Amino acid sequence: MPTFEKVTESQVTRAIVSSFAADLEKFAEGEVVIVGGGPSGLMAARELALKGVRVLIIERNNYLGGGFWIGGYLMNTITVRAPAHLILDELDVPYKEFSKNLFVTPGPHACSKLIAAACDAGAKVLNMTKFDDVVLRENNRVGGVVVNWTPVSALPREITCVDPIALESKLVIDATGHEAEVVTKLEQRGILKKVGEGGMWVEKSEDLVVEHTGEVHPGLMAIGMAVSATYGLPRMGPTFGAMLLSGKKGAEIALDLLK
Ligand code: 48F
Repeated sequence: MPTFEKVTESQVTRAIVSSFAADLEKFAEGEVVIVGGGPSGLMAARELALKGVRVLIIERNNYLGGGFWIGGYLMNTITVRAPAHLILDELDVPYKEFSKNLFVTPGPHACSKLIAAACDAGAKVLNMTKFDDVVLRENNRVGGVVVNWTPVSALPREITCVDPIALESKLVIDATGHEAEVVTKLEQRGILKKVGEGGMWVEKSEDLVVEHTGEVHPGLMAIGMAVSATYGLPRMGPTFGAMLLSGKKGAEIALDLLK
């Protein structure tokens, strides 16, 4: 085995700090911020980055993938209904047809391929970063996000009275899943109305989510389960095709809005 070349601790520290700071500085004024690194957010990030858009994913956990690692009820198998299996082809994710038009794939394989596809396309990620609030401009147009470290947000205010920072962006995409956290912030200020997710109805839910994917307010879009929560659409449970297709459609709409 070859031996390692000499590198000091200080060099390692400088490498981490300068690379992180360079990325963060670039995104102080970005094009698109996607809040949430689940399947819909990752898919949208990949599509936008492939088109040359500067896109940043904000993710509160130290990993990406959201609910896409596990198929449901702590079982690894992910299900996808036709025609979303064509996206699995695009991402080079292996799958089997379980029954007509219903496909299965192992969560870890599908999720890691999707993460790699977003990163390969050029999407950047801030992990352990929690969306806290929106930047609001004239007529309440959303002009970016206010974020803080997840551990800071998790501690009581009396221990960490640490102000967050803002990242300006032309467009913010709420991909936070069932909570629709960005939409909720606007609702709390009485700027828009969030209906809340409906009960489960797989037959209806997936088409409806894709159909309603889009701009919910100037400067803000919703994709994935955040769409269901915003409009009161039925949930679909552990099937993920609509998350991938909503992410893809969301990216197309975002490109139009950026023009
Ligand atoms: O929940 P999640 O996977 O959302 P999605 O892309 O997909 C939903 C499916 O996983 C499944 C389903 C349909 O198949 O019902 O639930 O709509 O991913 C949401 C991501 O957003 C992050 C969260 O940690 C997760 O990775 N997130 C949520 N709130 C915040 C956040 C926040 N305030 N700041 C940063 N990240």
